[in-house]
Amino acid sequence: MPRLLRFLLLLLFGLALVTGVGYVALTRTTHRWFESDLRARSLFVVTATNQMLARNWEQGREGLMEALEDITRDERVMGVAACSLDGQRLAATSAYPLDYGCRWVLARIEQEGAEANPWTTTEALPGGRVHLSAVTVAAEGKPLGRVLLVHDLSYLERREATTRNLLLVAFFVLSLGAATITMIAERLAFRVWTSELRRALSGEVTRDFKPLVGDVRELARRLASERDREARGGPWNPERLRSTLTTHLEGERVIILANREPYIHEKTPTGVRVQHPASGLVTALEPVMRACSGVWVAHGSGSADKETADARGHVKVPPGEESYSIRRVWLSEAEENGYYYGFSNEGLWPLCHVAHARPVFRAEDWEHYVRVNRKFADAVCEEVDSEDPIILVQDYHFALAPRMIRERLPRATILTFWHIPWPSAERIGICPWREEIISGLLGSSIVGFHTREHCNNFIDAVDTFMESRIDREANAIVQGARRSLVRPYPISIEWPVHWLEELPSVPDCRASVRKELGLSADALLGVGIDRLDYTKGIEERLQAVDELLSRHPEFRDRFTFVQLAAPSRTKIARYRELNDRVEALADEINARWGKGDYRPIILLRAHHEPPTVFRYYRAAELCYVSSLHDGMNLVAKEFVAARDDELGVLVLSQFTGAARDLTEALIVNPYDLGQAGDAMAAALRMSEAEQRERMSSMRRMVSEFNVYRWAGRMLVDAAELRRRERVSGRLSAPAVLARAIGS
Ligand code: ADQ
Repeated sequence: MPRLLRFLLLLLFGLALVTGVGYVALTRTTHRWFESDLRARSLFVVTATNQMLARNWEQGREGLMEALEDITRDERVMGVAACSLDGQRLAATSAYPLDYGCRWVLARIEQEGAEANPWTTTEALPGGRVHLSAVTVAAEGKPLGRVLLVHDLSYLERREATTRNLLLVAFFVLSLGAATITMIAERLAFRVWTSELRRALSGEVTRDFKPLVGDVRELARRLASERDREARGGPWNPERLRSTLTTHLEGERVIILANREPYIHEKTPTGVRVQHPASGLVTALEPVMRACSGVWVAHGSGSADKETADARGHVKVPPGEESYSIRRVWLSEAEENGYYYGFSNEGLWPLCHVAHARPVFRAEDWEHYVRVNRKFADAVCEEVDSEDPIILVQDYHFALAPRMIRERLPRATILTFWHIPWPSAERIGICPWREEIISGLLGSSIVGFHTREHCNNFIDAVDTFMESRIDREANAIVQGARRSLVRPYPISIEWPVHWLEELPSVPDCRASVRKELGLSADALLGVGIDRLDYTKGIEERLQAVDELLSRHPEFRDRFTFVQLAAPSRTKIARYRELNDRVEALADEINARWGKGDYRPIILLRAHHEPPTVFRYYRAAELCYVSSLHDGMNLVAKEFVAARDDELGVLVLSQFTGAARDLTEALIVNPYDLGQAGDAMAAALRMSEAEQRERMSSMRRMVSEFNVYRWAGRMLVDAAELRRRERVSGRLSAPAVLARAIGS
């Protein structure tokens, strides 16, 4: 064999050896890091909740579920269980793999004679590896039992595959490079180079191997920094949402089905204008779509929508950024009247809100509702580019679409989010088509609501009206081979709000808004921002201002309440009547307390673009959200986001979903006018220090639990479900795993 060839073979062998050893050393080290990290995290989360666990230990499942659910907020935790000292399972979250029962774990600990807390092990499930820890829960130094945490390690396998691939690439590149250099070197300075390399192979590291060592070092540095990022999680933002989508769903596009489109093109005398609709759903989902890209299927309702879209109804948005598409679906006037104004807004909307409005159910509206749901479901199916797309169905306009889509795309992951409350089963029972509505929703893989209470109400309705099995442990509905999970996902807003970037400072907003409204620079200002809807309690809000002025005379002539009210659903008589009543009430209160130029109520009945809305939030001393019933209410969260000066007081109805998140607001019963008036007085008198304390705490809450987290958690749950369904399909998993699917 020629000398050069022999030498090259030797070189390649050496490189392969270094790469192999490097790989083994790297995997071992990263394993050790991850395991000790998971061990520390398990100990940390259980210690942090130890007090709550210990307090509720005796109550068993009832008392422990909330704390266990809290622990599973960490997206890598698959499941958590609480075990008594004698190995009884007291409670377990739905996805806790049943393979690792309390008795099994305790027997293992005993067998190993392990005394360390936590005891940990790594195990293999058919779907991938998991890390199991058992952490002792104690009260006053006495152990009560153990909490078992199962962490998903499948991401570690993915990371190892990446490491392996990177090292292989490094190996090939280096081999190729080394071979080429060697051949050139052989010609130029054969003797010098070969003696150097011989020395290298005989154990001395020369400068020529530094690139390889450097690569390995770089790789180790990258892995370490990734591990750090994972451990810290970091804030939820578009970047993290995008990377969650890439990590968990291989970057698939998301298809949203919603009635309202995020950009409406309207004809005006000066040309086509783009309008941002006043809608909580759009406020929440638009930033998500900008982060994820994909298609938003919606009703093309603007007067210039057709001329701005292509032949198939597509238009790229946001204008100038064009990161995703809207697919517009055209409806006839009769369809819009029956499906949107009729069944959705005269039937389902009053049915789901406890606001004392009687639902109206007409058979012809229902027929339109069914037909239009089919039309939108067909449009969604035309937009997909795989057999198992991810589809986010939004709101009460599309209760039937999930099942219709499921029939055409049995492997789709369909997440349906119901943005309004889901009332008691008794109330839902008055809908003549209650079974169809519930059955339509059960076409979803996951049905989401803002609160656990709404989830429970939905499960009760299924229990009352449907043939199905309810897996209460997993919060899932089982119909034949399919199951639908029912989950709370409290919605939020983007953070930071991008509209704020262009806005003037708080003092400038204060000055310009006061000037616009004809108020003196030191006038006290309250603000209310809503669609003109009877569920928002606008009449009660104005009456509370009346109470404030009558009970607290020092605010007469000084306090003004400005109500921005976007006309909404004006084709419906009840909404037109509300408009008239609100106007009459404002006139009456103004007549009672007005003096000279002073009017306590200013009613601006118009749609305002977001920059104006945020300018008003920044200008006000207080914001009063007085909904009689509201799924979440994003106005409350927007007010908090707008106040980067940490001043201003939120007065918030106890009947909003937001009242559960924003506990530092002044929470009131909007029907209790005296209490609401007093709360506004307290807000106006509140010291800056107290305002700051309350506002900064609410800002922390909204910034952390923002809309990216909302979407991220839903998509991670969807990804988990897909992964399990794929694993169970591929491996025809044992009954144990099948039970865990979707749980
Ligand atoms: P909505 O009933 O539309 O949403 P909400 O959450 O309060 O209510 O959001 C309203 C949105 O419209 C906010 O972004 C607000 O800024 C905007 N808006 C209100 N009045 C406006 C005006 N005059 N001009 C311009 N914009 C205005 C539904 C449910 C809620 C749930 C959301 C999201 O009823 O309970 O919070 O979906 O899930």
